[in-house]
Amino acid sequence: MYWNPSAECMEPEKLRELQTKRLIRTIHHVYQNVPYYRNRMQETGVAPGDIRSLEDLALLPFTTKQDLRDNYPYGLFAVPLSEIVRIHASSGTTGKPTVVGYTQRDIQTWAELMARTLTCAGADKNAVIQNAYGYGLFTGGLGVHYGAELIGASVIPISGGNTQRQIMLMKDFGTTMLTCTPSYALYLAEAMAEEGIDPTRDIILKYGVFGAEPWTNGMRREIERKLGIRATDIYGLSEVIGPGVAFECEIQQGLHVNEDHFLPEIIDPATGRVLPDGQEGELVFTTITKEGIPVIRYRTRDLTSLSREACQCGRTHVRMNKVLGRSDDMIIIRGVNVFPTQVESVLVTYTEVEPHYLLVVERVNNLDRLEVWVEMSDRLFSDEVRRVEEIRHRITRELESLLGLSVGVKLVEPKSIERSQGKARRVLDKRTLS
Ligand code: DLL
Repeated sequence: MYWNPSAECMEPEKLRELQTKRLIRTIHHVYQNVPYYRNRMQETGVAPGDIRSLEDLALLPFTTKQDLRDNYPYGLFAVPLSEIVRIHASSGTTGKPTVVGYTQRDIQTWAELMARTLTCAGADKNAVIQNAYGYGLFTGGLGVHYGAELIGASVIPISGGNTQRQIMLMKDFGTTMLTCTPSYALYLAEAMAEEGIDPTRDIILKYGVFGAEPWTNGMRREIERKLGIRATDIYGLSEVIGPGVAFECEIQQGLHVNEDHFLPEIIDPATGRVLPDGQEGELVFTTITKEGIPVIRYRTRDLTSLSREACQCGRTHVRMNKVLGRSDDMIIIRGVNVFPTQVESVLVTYTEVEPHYLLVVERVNNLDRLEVWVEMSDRLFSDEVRRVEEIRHRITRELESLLGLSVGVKLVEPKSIERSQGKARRVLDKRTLS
C-alpha cells in the first residue's frame, strides 16, 4: 500500500526535475544562512550558481559528524531559533551530542515520510501501533509517533523498556503493529515465551517495523517466527531527519530512499570518490527540503550500495541495500575487518543457540583475539557436555571460514547476555578500555 503514490511512484524524469529544483534551492539557502557552508564552499571555490544539475553535487565538500560537533549546538542551523519547533540530539560515544532542529514544515515532512513507511509496512487508520522506540532526544519515538498519527492509527506511546507492561498492553490493547529496535523485539518475544504467551493465539500482532541498528535477514526470520508477524526494515539517522529516510517495501530487496527529500550517494570511504550503482561504499546524504538544518553531502559512515533497477512494488525511488554495518562498528582483528552482523548471520542458523551474542576483543601477548559469546538454548544447556562441545566446534569452524580468522567461541548460559531496550551493544572491545 502507498501513502502518497504520486510521490512514491513519480516518473524518473519528473523526479529528477524536482530534485534538481530542490537541490538548487537548498544550496542557496545554506549559502545565505549558514556561515559554515558559505566558508566551506568559498574554500572549495564553488559558488551557488555552479550547482545547476544533480551531477554538480559532486563539486561540493562533504560534511561529517565532527563538523556538527564543532558547531555545537546550533551552528549549522539555517533558520533563527524562533523558527525551530523541535530539537533532537544523538548521543555520541564521547563528548557532546550532535544537535538537530526542525521547523514546523520539517516536522510535517518527517510525518509524511513516516506515514509512507508505516503504510507500506501494513498500517492504516485501523492499526494500533505500540511504539516502543525511545521518546526523548532520540528521534525514534517521536518520529514514528507523528507518522502514525498522520495516517490516523491509534498510537500507544509506551517508549522503550518496561517489558512486562509492554506485553500486558499488547494483549489488552489489541496492538497490531510493534515499532522498536530488532534486538528489543527479540527480547519481547523471549519474555512472552517465558510468560507462556503464544503470539499466534494470545495476541493479534501482525506487523513490526524495526530499525535503528543493523540486523540480518536471518534475524528477521527469527523475529517473524517467534512473534508470528511480518517484520519490515526502517532506516534513518538524526542528522538527516530521523527514522524514515528509507524503508523496505513488500518485495524486501532493499530499502527505498525517500529520494524526493534526500539525495543519496555512495563514496569510497578512503578517497571520497563517488562510486557507481551496485558498488558497496559509504552512504552520503544531501537533504533537499529540510529548512532547520539542511545537510550537504553528509557522511553517514554506513556501508551499503544503491540499486536503480525498477522495483516490482511500483515505487520508483532508488533502493539501498540493507545496512549491515557502519565503519564505527567494524572491528579490526589482526588486519581483518569484522562486522557483528557477519557473526549474527552464522549464529541465527543454529537452533542450539539463541541470537543473543557479544563480540569480545582482547589483546593477549600483543595479539588481538576475538571471542564470540553466544547463549545456549535451554535444550542445549541441559544436554551432554559432548554435544555442547560439538556445537561449539561447528560454530567455531563456520565463523573461522567466513571471517578468515581464528576465533574463540564461548557458549554461555541462557539469559546471561545483557538484553537491550534500544540499540543493542554487540561489541566489547577490551583493547580500548585500559
Ligand atoms: O537510529 C533513527 C532511527 C530510529 C532509525 C528508529 C530507524 C528507526 P540515530 O540514533 O542518529 O538515528 O542513529 C543512526 O543508526 O547511521 C545507522 O548506523 C543505524 N541505523 C539506523 N537504522 C538502521 C537500519 C536512528 N535499519 C544510525 N539498519 C545510522 C542498520 C541502522 N542500521
